[in-house]
Amino acid sequence: MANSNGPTTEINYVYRGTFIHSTQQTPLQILEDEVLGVDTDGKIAFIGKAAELDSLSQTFGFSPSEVIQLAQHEFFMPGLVDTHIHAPQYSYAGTALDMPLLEWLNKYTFPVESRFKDLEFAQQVYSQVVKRTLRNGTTTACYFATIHTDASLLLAQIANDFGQRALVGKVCMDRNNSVKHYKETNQESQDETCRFIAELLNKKYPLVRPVVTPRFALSCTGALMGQLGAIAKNNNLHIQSHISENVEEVKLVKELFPEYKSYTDVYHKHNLLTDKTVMAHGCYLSDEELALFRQTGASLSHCPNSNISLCSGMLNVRNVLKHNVKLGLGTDVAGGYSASMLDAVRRTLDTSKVLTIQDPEYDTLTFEEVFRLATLGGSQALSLDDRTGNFEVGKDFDALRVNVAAADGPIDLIKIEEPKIILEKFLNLGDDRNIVEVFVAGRKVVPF
Ligand code: XAN
Repeated sequence: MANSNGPTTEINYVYRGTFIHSTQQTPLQILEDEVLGVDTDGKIAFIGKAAELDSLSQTFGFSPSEVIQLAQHEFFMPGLVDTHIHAPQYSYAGTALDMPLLEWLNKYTFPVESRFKDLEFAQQVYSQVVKRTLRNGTTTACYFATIHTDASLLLAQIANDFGQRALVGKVCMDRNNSVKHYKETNQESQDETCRFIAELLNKKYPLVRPVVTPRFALSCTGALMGQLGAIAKNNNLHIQSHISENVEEVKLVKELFPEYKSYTDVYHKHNLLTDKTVMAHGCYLSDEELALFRQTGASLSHCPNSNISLCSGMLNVRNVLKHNVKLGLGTDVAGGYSASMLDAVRRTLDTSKVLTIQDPEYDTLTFEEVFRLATLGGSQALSLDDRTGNFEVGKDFDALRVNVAAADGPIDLIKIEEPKIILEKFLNLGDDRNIVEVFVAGRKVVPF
């Protein structure tokens, strides 16, 4: 569409209908009969009342006849943000959930991850996980890959090719690995991390960035953690790791790092807690540790499926929010068996209800709050909320077009429902059959 009004952005397309998103002030803002315009850079150019269509069309230079109308049971919501997912583990998702974390890592995870030296295998699994997550509405994913630099670069390329916004981490681990062919020395870990970062930045993928990835304190020497903290700082990069997931892990970290005040302090003293850090789990963090998260601007990724599947623990989300720590949701495939963020939403609600069963005083999370965690919260946890997370003008259009009444879908509607009920039904009952289109930075990436 041409713009008759001079130098403002050119509008690529305009949708009319219901838009549901979260803001800092409210977990659920429902905008009914509104119009949203996306410019040729993929950014939201305007959002306003359909009653003002004529004036919007004049201001932004598009023809009202080209506006695309959503159907009765359709709405747009922001894309889902998976703040923690292990791409290689997708190869055994849905299996191997019969033992606790540390045994699970040694028996299943490390042997499988060691296979990603093979680029053909990596190509197959990484294409599957990127397609599956996109199909299920994950517009932004924060991935752990493996220790292999070339396969990690391949994951970044595949995310870029399919148009998914992604943070991709080459995993670093220089100690405590029982698997023969899945180890790196301190020097290799540093050198390969630098090579990974340099090569990935050099590709200039618009939506994919490297993330510095020490696996967790049990897999890394203090020396390596300090070096990775410095690498992240010098390149202004994101950092991801795991923290306080399982009781045995917390105990071993205490034994391995006796001179530190807490697990969080171990990361903090190695310069790994910044406002671009996301730590998965955090089930056993003390209030003092949460205060340190708040102070440094580091965030948490809540991974309830994994926490339950590996019998790790239950995160007290209410307490995290009370401490004003940034929080998003993660699938944590394959500790979590589902790659769908809708599952993460449901497991978050379930966990919150179990906490209420245990303590009736516990303030159960609402579906509106969990919707915010899965979208805006995730973008804040990844420090990407200047680009994505809701429908603010100027942000990229990362969005799901949802049809709750999709033919052959899983939801039966008895009557016309209001948008809030429709969203609730989608979050609790919906699946990829209800996700008609997925947009990332204005580009339609699903259907493929
Ligand atoms: N800690 C971990 N936790 C988890 O859920 N999955 C992993 O792969 C992992 N590595 C360290």
